[in-house]
Amino acid sequence: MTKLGIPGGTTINAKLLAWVDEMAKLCKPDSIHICDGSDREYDALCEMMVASGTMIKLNEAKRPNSYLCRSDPRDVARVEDRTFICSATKAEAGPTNNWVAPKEMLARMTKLYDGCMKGRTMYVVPFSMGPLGSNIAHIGVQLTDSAYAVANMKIMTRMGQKVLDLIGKDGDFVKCLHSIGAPLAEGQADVLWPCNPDNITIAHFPEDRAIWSFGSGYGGNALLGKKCFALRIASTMGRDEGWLAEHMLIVGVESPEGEKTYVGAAFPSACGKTNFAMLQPPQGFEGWKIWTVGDDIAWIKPGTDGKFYAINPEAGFFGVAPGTGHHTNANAMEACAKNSIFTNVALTDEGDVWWEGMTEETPAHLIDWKGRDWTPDSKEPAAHPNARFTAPVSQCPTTDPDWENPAGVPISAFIFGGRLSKTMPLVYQSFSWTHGVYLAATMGSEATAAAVGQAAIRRDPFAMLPFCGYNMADYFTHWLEMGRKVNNPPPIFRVNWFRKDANGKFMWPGFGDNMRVLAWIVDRAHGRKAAVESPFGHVPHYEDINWKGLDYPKAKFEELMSIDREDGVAEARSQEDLFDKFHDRVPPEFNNERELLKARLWRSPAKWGVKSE
Ligand code: O2Y
Ligand code: MN
Repeated sequence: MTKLGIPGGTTINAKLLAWVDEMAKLCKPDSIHICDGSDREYDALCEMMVASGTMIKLNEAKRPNSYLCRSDPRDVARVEDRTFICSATKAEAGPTNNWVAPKEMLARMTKLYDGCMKGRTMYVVPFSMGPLGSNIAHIGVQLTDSAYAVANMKIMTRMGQKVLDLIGKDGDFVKCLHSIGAPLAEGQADVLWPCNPDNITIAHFPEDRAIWSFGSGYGGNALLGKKCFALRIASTMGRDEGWLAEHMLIVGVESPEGEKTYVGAAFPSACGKTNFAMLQPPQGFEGWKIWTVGDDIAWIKPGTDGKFYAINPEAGFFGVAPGTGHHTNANAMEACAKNSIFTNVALTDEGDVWWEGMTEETPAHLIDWKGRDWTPDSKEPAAHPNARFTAPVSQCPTTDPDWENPAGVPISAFIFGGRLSKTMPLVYQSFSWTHGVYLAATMGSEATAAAVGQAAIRRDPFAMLPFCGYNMADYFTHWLEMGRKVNNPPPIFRVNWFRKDANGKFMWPGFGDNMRVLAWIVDRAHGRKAAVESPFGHVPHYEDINWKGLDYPKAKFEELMSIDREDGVAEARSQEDLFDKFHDRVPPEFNNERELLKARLWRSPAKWGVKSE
C-alpha cells in the first residue's frame, strides 16, 4: 500500500516488472504504485494534491469535478533547446534536432536519476495511445514521481489495469521514464510544484523506443504519451513499420445529405488548429456538421482496402486556454465544463477559472496564475499565455461517433496550413502526391525579424519540426513512399487564412468561414468540382465556393487568389535555404518540383489571376 491508501493494479509482464525494478533501484522512490486507472484512484490522487496545496478544487456547482494547478513560473512550456533525439548517429537525427550520442546521454541522465525519487512515490502508468486493441494503437508505460502527470495521463490516454491485461505476460510497450527531479530529504517540506528547471532534459532513444524525461512537470515534457511518444518515437516506428505519426487534427465533414468525408490537417502553432478541429459551420451551411476525431495528433495506417485509416491516439485535449472563449470556440468551452484540470489559468472569486479571451467582460477581481490578486489594471495577464485545460475528448459536443472506432476513419484529403500575409493564396490543391508532399515540406509562418522589421518565413515542414524523431529529409522520403502504399493517395491542399491587403488588413474572415474552403476541398476530394491551374496548384473558381451568408465580392476573391510572379520566384528560391540544410538526403523529386514551380512562374503573367468560367 502506498501513500494513496488504495491497492492499485497488478501485472505479470516480466519485461515490465524487471524494468520497474531496475528503475526503482536507480531512482530510489519511497514506494511504488501501479495505476489501475480507476475513478477511485483518480479521486485519491486529486484529494492528495488538494491536501498538499498542489491542486485547488474548483466550485462544484460551476465546474464539477475540476481542479486548478499553478506551476513553478520556470516550468511553463515545452523546452525545445533541452529536447534531444539520441539516435545512433547525428546524421540519423538530422540537422533540425538536438543530438547527443545515446551512451553519453544515458550516462549523463543516469547521474541525474540517481536517487531522484527519494521521499516520493513512483507511479507505474500503463497507457494505450488509441482505442484499446486497435491495430493502429500502441502501448506505453510511464514511470513518474508526479501525481499531477498521472492525473493528466488518466484524461489524455486510456490508462490502467485494462492496459496491463492487454500486454499480459509478454506484450511489448514503449518505456517512458519521467521524474520531476526533486527528491525530498526526510522531514523536508515539499513545494507546490516541485521541479528542477536547471537540469531539464527530454531525451528520446528511437532505436530502443524509449523516452527519458527529467526536471519538468509541465505538459509535453511530463505527459510522455503526447509529443514524446505519439510524435517523436511514433514517427520512427512509422518509418520502420510503414505508417504515419502526424501533428494533425482529424475532422469529419458531414453534408446535409449525410455524406461524411474525413480529412487530416496540419497547422503551425497559433493558426487556429483547435478552432478548426471543432469548427462551427457558418450561415449558409445549414444542415452541415463538423465532427471532431482529434485536435492535435493523428496516427495513420494503410488499410487492406488501399485507403489510409486514422485514429486520434489521445483521449483528451491539452488545449491552450487563453483565446478560447464562448464566442470563438463554444465546443472547447463545453469540453472543459467539467471533469477537467486547469493549469496556470486565473481563479475567480466564485471558485471558477478565467483566462484572457474566455468572456467579453473581464472580472473585476481574480487570483492570477502566480497566486496574486489581479484586477483589470494589473500589468501582467491573469493567465499564463501557455495556460492549459486538460479535458476528455468525449465531452466535446462535436466529438465524432466513430472517434473510438478501432479501425480508424478513412482519410480522403490532407490539408497543410501556413500563416503568411503575402504571396500565398487562400487555398490550392497539389498537382500530384509528390507535389503535395513538397507543398507540406515547404509550409511555414511569418516571423518578424525584429532587427530589420521585415517578415521572414519560419519553415515548419508538416508542422513537425520540433516533433520528428529522425532526419526530416528521410521523413520527406517516407511520405513519398507512403503514397505508394495506398491505391489512390488522398489529394493534398495548402491553405492560408492570413493573407493581408495593401492596408495590412486580413483579407479572409477565418473561423467558421473556413468551412467554405473545407467544403470545396471535400468536393475536390470526391472529384466533383473543376479547378483552374495556377503556378502554385489547382485553385477554385469563384462560383464553386459556397458564399451563402457572406458578402465576399468576386474582385476581392481574385485579389485573395492572385500570385505575384516575383514574390513567387522569391518564395521558390527561399525554399532552397530549407533544403540546403539536409544536403544530399533531400529526395531528388524535391529539386524537380522546385524547378517545375519556377518554370510555371516564368511562364505566368507578372500578376497571375484566377479567371472565372
Ligand atoms: O507547452 C506544452 O507543453 C504543450 S505543447 C502542445 C500542447 C497541445 C497541443 N500541441 C502542443 C504543441 O506544442 O504543438
Ligand atoms: Mn500540437
